[in-house]
Amino acid sequence: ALVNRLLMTGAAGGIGKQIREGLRDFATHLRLSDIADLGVAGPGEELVDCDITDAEALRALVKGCDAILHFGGISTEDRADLIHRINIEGSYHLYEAARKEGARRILFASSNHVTGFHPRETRLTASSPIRPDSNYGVSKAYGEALARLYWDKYGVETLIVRIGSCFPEPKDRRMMATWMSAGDMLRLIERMLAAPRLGCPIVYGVSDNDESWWDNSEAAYLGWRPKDSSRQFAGMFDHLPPENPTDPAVVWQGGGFAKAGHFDD
Ligand code: NAI
Ligand code: 15L
Repeated sequence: ALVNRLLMTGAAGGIGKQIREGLRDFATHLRLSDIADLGVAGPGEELVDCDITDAEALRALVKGCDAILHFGGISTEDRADLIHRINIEGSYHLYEAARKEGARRILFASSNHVTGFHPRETRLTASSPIRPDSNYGVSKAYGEALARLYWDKYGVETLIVRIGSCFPEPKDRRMMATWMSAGDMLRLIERMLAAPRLGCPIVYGVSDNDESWWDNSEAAYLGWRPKDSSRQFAGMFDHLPPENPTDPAVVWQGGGFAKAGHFDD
């Protein structure tokens, strides 16, 4: 195993379901946490019901963990007050818990929606300016800034992953460019846990798709290379009418998130 005790928050979610089994190879003890039902504990698994808005509970959750995969929170656009309380404050409590309990390495599940207001023709790197496309994207930008602060000030390392679309298969044409397989996610986590020095890199979490908007060369030192590709789904959306090139959901990388209006009215 690469680490003794590995914690995943948001483990009952869509990504958690896809990678749970694969994570067992990386850790002696796997602590899986969520507010939603996690099912039955498998070998080496420990299931903990924990709300990330509860700072004390989170500190107890983090205790004894060597590394944390922070996936818990709201995963789509929503009302600003909810996004603030759960994603922003929740991530703050998580980083504080990690600092106080001595967990030195974190994966922060960020999102391509941190840069969703760049047009699709723009090729982005880790150094491109942020252009969040939603309340949700802003909360992920906060999480990235927090990760950087905790590295610069406290030496807590984070792999910031701006995940594209990590689902069993693409759900629309846009996801042909943004799709990330669970296998590529697991290989990235393996690199994160194995790296002698991680630092605080930003990586776009995307498979080796033919259409591609993102360049991960700044994090080449990690040695992560995606092996899967949405190519295997070629033709999947051919039956649909052609995309309208002036539709905001087609112009901007963030797709529907960039197009959606306010959620507070
Ligand atoms: P999901 O919505 O399926 O899972 C998120 C999990 O967080 C849920 O099981 C939910 O119960 C839990 N959660 C929500 N509020 C919580 C709270 N207050 N305390 C504890 N747990 C709470 O999302 P998915 O797709 O699994 O994504 C996981 C993470 O990755 C999220 O942070 C999401 O923003 C991020 N991400 C996912 C992408 C994807 O393609 N699936 C793309 C970009 C980012
Ligand atoms: C995200 O950040 C969301 O969590 C996920 O549900 C997808 O919509 C994904 O981005 C995407 O951009 O496709």
